[in-house]
Amino acid sequence: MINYSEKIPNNVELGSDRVLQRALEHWQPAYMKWWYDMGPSESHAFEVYLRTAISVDTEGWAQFGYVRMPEYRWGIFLQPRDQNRLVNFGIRKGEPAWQEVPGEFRSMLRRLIVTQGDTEPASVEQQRMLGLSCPSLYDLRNLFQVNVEEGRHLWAMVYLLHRYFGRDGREEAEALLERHSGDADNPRILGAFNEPTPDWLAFYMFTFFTDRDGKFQLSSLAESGFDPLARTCRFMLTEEAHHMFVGETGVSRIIQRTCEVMKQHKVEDPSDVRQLGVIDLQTIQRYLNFHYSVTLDLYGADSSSNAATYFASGLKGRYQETKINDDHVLQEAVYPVEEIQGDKIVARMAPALNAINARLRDDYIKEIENGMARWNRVIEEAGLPFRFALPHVGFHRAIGNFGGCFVTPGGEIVSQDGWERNRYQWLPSPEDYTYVQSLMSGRVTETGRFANWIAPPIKGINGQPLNFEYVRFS
Ligand code: BYC
Repeated sequence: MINYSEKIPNNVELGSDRVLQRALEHWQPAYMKWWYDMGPSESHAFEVYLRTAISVDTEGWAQFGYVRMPEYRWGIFLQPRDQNRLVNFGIRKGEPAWQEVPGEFRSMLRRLIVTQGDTEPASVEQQRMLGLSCPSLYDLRNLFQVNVEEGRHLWAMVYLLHRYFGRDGREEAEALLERHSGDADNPRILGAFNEPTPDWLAFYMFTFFTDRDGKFQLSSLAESGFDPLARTCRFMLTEEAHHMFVGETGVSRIIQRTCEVMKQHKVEDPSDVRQLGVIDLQTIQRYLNFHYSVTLDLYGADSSSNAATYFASGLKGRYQETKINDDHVLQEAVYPVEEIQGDKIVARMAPALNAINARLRDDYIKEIENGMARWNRVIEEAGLPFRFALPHVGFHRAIGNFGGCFVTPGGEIVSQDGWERNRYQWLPSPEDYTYVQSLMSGRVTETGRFANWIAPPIKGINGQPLNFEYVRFS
């Protein structure tokens, strides 16, 4: 029997909701089994200095202390309700926000929630082996923080399924624990969540690029006319910021360390750089190309009738919908979308309603460009000539207008042969992965020590020093 307010911190009156309690009592043991089987490997006894949310106010959302991860208090939190909130876009714009699921949107909404929910445990599965090769206790703690919060985000979606979707919601909640990342028979729903995260460079790239897709998708769902979904996503966004911080600073610290070594030894050739035990900038660029392109696929087709219907129905808005200055209905509006015509890439004006995915992706790209500019500044400050560049949106795509086309990072259309010949100039090769993983053959567990291939961060977590014991291996 679960003690609800103690064990599952929540602001959804779980203690008095018998139907929800019964559903969760059934699901919670399956979730714990999943965590033990598929969560961070060999970590269950560790005491980790984690942030836990025990309420949504400023004091409660970030409580720090040592926790064994299986005992983490996975809570259920929604942003407090605004009684005056309206449906802010689509054909039902102006109605009071829906507190229950409108019958006609039930299956669409369930599908959106399931797709969102599916990514959360997927990422934990993808990252499960990384704890065995961490570059420091600080980084190990950050990995585990990300993992428990993805677990909590799964709880958030499962809450919605249990509370609002009856029996099919319960079945979907179970299925979220049954699909597994990369499973040949029962994979995760979206492509990027079936790719392995085999090393720490991939982890930082994933949290920079793919968690940021999480931010943009959650922001769109946070505009939803279905108020419980909007409020859930708003609270999830407060946690997402840390994940992107881990990614941006992780990559930045790797770049910084590489630049320091290049300068100190006056080397620039990648093979000379590798001799010194750090990751050459060219390999980092190839990882960047990979993670950026597979994440762009997560936005769906550039022109999507699904996305048009989600928007028109008031279920999924645009990024910062209410701050956009237009009619929020978009019946007449157009939006430029790139596509291949003959041997050229051209921009075509498409109905804005159908181009909702493309627009969200474009908003995402702006943020990515800023982050990448900060990485380039690290190289510039070291006085080195190399600069990272984002590949063309058509490069290495499986979904949308460029899906299955052969586009170079520079945006040139080439033959399949021509593309394949250059594949490993643009994307990490098996040798690149072998090299990067060779640097990460074991854990660095001494307090205050960092692996040779990464610079220490500027400061610790929650005001703690860098030599703090962020994880205790008791
Ligand atoms: N891989 O009409 P389209 C996060 C399918 S990440 C495989 O363009 P739509 C997180 C699609 O299902 C954020 N299949 O699709 C990050 C459809 O299938 P059917 C997750 C794909 O619906 C890090 C068909 O192709 N949240 O939170 O407009 C760590 C036609 O596509 C893919 C969400 O995604 C793909 N990449 O757009 C932890 C929000 N893309 O109907 C967490 C909820 C498309 O032909 N999801 N397909 O069988 C959505 O809003 C939409 O489902 C999508 C796709 C934007 C993903």
